[in-house]
Amino acid sequence: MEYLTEESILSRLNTRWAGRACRVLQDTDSTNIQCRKLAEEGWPEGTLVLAESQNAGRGRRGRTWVSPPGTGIWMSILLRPDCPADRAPMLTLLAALAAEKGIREAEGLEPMIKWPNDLVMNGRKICGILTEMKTTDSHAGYVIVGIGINANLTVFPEELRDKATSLLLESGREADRAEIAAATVNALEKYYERFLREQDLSSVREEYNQNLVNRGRRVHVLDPAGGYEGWCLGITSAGELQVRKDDGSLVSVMSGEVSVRGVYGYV
Ligand code: BTX
Repeated sequence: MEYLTEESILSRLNTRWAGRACRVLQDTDSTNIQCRKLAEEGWPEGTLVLAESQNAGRGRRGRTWVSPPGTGIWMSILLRPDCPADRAPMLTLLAALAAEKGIREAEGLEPMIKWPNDLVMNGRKICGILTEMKTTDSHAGYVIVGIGINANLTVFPEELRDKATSLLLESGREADRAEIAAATVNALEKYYERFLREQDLSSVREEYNQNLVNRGRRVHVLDPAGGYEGWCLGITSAGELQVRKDDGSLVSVMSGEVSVRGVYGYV
């Protein structure tokens, strides 16, 4: 196993600002927590925090993210987007696309995106994204984008065995964590700059949809106001999932409000 070092990341970056301030920690609570501390201290946009392991790695809505040592890419990047707060959730989709591209470029593998914030291979999760934001009035103050990629995990807790997988388990060979981390950050800088110019996802929509596992499939939308099924058409420029309901009507599903599942399982 190769340890991650700041040098191993920096030497692979082709960015102007993303990842240029980089910290690699050994064991930490959560890279999102550590990155947030640096944000509060005034560290610049693009500050990147990675850890060999997290003892309080987290997912959305207080869920736990399993982050054992030496096997994953557990990282968070600080963004200070000049945009209204209600656009910041789109950054989750950008990060998913960047991680997909990073894995494809570094390893030649082709994970797919499960809207809005996961990557999957063969129906199992290999990557999750957690975006946390501090707002000032209705403006996005700063945003911490946390990306967890199961690179070389070989065992998962019992309850995740049929839901989670890793690049190593899928490809049979060890993944190069520094290469994937840097390729993801390289991609994120490009996508993010386009996002800032357009203030939405119009320039990446097509690429996102091409990599969207849900597209063209039946989905079950778990809406607190009442679940329903339909055909998934892809995302809009605002990052909503378009679903054609069986009565013919078209709905745009916002992330955060609802979960989407395949009709026969997770995807
Ligand atoms: P999520 O809420 O969509 O997914 C969390 C769920 O995924 C868990 O409840 C569990 O069922 C499952 N799960 C937990 N660990 C793993 C794993 N290693 N692989 C696959 N499935 C798992 C997803 O939230 C957002 C995850 C972001 C993780 C990154 S790591 C760097 C940064 N720091 C931090 O604390 N979180 C982010």
